[in-house]
Amino acid sequence: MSNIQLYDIAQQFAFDAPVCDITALGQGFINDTYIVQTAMSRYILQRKNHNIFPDVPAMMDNIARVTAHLKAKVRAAGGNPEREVLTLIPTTEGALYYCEGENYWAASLYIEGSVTHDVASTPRLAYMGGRGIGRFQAMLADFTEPLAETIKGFHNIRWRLAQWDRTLAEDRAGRKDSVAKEIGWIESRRERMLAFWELVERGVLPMRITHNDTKLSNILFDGNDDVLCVIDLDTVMSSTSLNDFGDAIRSYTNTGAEDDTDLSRVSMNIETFRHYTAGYLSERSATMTASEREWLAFSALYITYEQTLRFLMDYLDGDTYYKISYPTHNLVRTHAQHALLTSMEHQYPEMQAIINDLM
Ligand code: GN1
Ligand code: MG
Repeated sequence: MSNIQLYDIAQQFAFDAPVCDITALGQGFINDTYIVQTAMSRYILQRKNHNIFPDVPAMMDNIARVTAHLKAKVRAAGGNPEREVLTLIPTTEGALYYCEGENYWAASLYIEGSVTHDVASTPRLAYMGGRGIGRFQAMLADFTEPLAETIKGFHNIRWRLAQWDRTLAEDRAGRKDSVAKEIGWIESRRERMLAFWELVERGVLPMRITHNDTKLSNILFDGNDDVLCVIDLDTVMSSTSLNDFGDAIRSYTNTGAEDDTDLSRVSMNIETFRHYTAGYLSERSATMTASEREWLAFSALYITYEQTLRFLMDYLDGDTYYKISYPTHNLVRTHAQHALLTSMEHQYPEMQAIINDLM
């Protein structure tokens, strides 16, 4: 994307002053993100990945409704809604997104003085991250309007396994025979994971509004490592709140990288688990049901299994979903997620003991 094109796009948004500068930001797997500088302020400009989000207008509508609800809560609590909640910037025509050819763009306020962290390197960061997601969920506990399902079956393992079965049958990249062992990792846990999802289907685990991508870098902190704001609301939908817990544990507690080639580095750090869980429960325990408590630890295994499946499925499909840097990148990610899953399975009794202690 040339700079001239980017300027043209930025000019469609109702910023406070003319655009002076645009720079690329971060390395999400899905969207392309830029910082737009005007004479007065900074903004975030994002190209939403239309391949992954088939209905960007519905997604933006979800985000607008959720942020309006959160802002009202923050205002009522005497906080600052412009720093504690994402603020969407409409286009000059008043729309939530700008559509140019195949591409959809959206903008939001840049929160000055905010920092992100990729790794939960201190107990405090893990605790505060847990508290941030717990608070996010607690503030949305009384949001009752239905939200659009912007990615079908996102954390629904029945749906994922149906996609998986199709992928195996098609074997589009001709890679199936080379990953028999890895396929076995998925198949051997299929029934156990489906049994968990059945609890959601039967209503034993309630549906709530959830973030669905709760990695640490989706939280903005201030300079004292206090949580300012939860960002990346693209996947805000209805699901079980346990998915948000599980996905955070998957990303916070990993002692290695998501694409580590050295599996001896990959494991679940049980102390990070303890701190995140303590922070999360400090905000959430009052609104949790008995079944949610019972299945909290398992949700980490569930989401890590799902992520293993998603990486391997993308490898089998010929790498059409996640951005890759080299041909076997998705396979390397599969191995690293599986190592993390195995580590969680070994430490599962300890995870449950920690939760029981904290309750
Ligand atoms: C994707 O692009 P990013 O980092 O926000 C993915 C998550 C995965 C994650 C794995 C919409 O998130 O579900 O857990 O990569 N988001 C989508 O790193 O598929
Ligand atoms: Mg995301």
